[in-house]
Amino acid sequence: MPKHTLLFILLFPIFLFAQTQDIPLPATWVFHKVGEPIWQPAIVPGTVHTDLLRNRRIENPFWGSNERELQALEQGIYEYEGKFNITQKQLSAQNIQLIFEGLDTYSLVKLNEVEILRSNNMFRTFPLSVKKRLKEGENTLFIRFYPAADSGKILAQQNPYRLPEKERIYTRKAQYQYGWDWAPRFVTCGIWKPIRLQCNWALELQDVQFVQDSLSPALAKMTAKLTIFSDTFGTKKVQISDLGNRVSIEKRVALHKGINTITVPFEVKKPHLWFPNGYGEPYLYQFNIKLIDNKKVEDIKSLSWGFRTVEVVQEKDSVGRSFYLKINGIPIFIKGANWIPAESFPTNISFDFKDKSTQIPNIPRLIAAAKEAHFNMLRVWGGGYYEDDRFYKLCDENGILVWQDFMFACAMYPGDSLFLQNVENELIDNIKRLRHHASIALWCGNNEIDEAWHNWGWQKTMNYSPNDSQAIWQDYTHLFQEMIPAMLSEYDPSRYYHPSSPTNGWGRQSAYTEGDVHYWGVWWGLEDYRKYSEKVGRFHSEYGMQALPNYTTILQFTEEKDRKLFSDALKNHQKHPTGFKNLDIYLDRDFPDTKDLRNYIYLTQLLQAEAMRTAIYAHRLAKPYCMGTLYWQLNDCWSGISWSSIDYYGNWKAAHYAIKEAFSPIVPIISERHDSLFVDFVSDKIGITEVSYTIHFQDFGGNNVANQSTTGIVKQLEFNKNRNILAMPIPKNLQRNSFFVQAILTYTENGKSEKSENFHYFAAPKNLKLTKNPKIVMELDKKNPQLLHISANTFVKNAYIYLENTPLHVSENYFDLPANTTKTVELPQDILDIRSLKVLSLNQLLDK
Ligand code: BMA
Repeated sequence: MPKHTLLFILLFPIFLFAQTQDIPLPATWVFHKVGEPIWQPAIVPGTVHTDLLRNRRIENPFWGSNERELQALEQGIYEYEGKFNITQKQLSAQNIQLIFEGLDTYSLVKLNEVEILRSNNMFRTFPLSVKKRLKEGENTLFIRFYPAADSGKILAQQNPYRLPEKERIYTRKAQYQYGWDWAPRFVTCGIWKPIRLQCNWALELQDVQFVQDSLSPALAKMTAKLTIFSDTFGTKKVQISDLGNRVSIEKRVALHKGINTITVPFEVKKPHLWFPNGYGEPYLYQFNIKLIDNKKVEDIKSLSWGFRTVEVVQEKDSVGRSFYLKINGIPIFIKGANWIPAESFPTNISFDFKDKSTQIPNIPRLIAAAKEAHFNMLRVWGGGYYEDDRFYKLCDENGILVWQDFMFACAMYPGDSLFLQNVENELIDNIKRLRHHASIALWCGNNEIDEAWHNWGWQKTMNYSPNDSQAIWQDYTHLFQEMIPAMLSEYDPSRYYHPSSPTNGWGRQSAYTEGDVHYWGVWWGLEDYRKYSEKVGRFHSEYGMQALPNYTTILQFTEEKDRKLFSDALKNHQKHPTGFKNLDIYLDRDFPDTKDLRNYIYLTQLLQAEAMRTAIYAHRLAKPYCMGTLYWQLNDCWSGISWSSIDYYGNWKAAHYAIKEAFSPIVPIISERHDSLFVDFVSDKIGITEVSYTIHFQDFGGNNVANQSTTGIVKQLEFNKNRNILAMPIPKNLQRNSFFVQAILTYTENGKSEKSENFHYFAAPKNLKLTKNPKIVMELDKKNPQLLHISANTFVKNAYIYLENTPLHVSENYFDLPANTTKTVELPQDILDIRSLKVLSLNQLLDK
């Protein structure tokens, strides 16, 4: 075939589809602070803080206590100017739109010196028809950002009563940016999402909505609702097809001049279903929807679609009311975490504050780590922002369900008509943007507002009169119990709506018998983390324990003198009002004392890991009474100290390794109740599995004790049906701090042997009778140098393999190693000299 013919074939579809052009605006941007004469280069999308940093106008905002010095920035007015070119061909389009995907927050926008927009909501998308304002050649966009906090303060004064939070609640802007108990205060501004230019000629497919009318193994019945712009009368063709060629339908549609709403029913035979992680393949269809005029494709839109049903089941039972999800008719035990914004300065790229260049975005590696740890859900918490499309796409592709909060958290919100109108627009934009995602399982009105109003004592502390109280509660019920449900019934009728998370506050008995619960008796209530085993509700949507991030993360914001407890830099990275005090109380109960920062980091991480394991095993053991466990929180927005299991730089804390183990599809759970010991197996694996097991009772020198060690096979371990394997009195003749129980189970999956293990101790870690200086031997595998073998002559508790000052990710870490056994872990490819590998264990930190 001649080369040019091939080229023509390759380019042909592009020519055909070139009728609508939708491109990111290729503009060159500069910015300045009003009052300062110099304009400097800016990167869009971005924020003022990141632009100031790139231009070396401010220091690294995450370094030391720099946050404090940078507070005045939020009072500045900043202006951005972008130049872009328009060709004659583009200008010939019928309709040209500038689409602002996200402006943070109060802005005035001018195009070629004419005002085209005033914005006041960071979460909104603004599509503006601008054909008349454009000219061939160079065009200028000008955007001025006003200080959001100031606007919030003015609005607060105008509100008829004082609300429990200050300026943040009046501004439709990510609430954590005003500071949170894990976030610094950076009330930034800027063009935080892309601006696109969209040119349309005679015909335009403006919007596509797919509605799944019914779904069975044999058939999916669908309706496509299309919004089409046409500049003439006439009959056109709509074609819906999928890339796998299983669906291809065409319909002739009569269009009138202007906006047309068209419905196209279609069917998919034997639809391949979408399943969450651990339950099957998250299968997605790639649909193309084409608008055809006379064999010419005038416009095309693509859509990924997963066929699945989601039910949130809440049925009365003898105790209260169930709360669980059924996906494709299967009751799913939900495992996962809460998701907060992955950046303090939200843009579509992450920013490396040290070398001031861009780095790999956080989101893909976080979703990968969630999947690896057997998550099937993330809860997008309501104090951040509606995530970027790529977040939901990754969730779709990886089978991670999303519990999606609307963006309201821990406060009462105003109820005036301007505020509500603004919120209504925001909801329409985001519901329409997100409703196609298979991953989104449910919508939730807000985070902890219902709980707060009924349990946090605001009526008293704010001194509300009964009339004020009533008015505030009415505003609440109007927004979350009337307005949002009404909007969802119009824009996304099929999804379950949960007005507020949690259903009941954790101090109330009903929190454990119905709905979802945020159990904060541990941490906020300072209860022992073992309480997790007693306080089990129907669905845990929050609970958590803090830990410091890894030492290599602390190196990213400290100089030598600050790398100690409790330096100013470190204190500024602890945002919870009594964070260090709480950690000390918890450490004191169970762990040895230390004054050394590295050891302190290690111990807080062990504490967090132990707390999360305790909660997760308790929740899983209580299945099907309890059907979900989402811990607080997966990730961080900066290098702070928080409840995250993965720090800002992507390092796994000890907890993430422990959670990965505890979330394994089949787990042996060892529990103690009233002087008795139990071993139960819990399976989330569909079908029936044959499981082999070993249970060891050993002392720390490697000797079998209590004559109870046993091996066996469970021929038929059923999905969603717990199986008790062992029930016995705790041996009385042994000192509680001198032995442990280890349960190991193995099974075969797709020809591969899978293993899951669990240890149980009968005393607090600090009281265990461990050998102080175990002789640990580490060797690289002779054949595969990526494998590291570790063994010791005595029991090693929580062996942590690390490099002195460089991040290291190994396949398993912080593990317990019985005497005279060998553990093999995988090292990252690029390793190195084995002598640089270090091990820290709890043994070394014990007093005696
Ligand atoms: C939860 C969250 C957050 C908070 C976290 C830790 O209840 O909803 O508001 O950051 O507790 O305190």
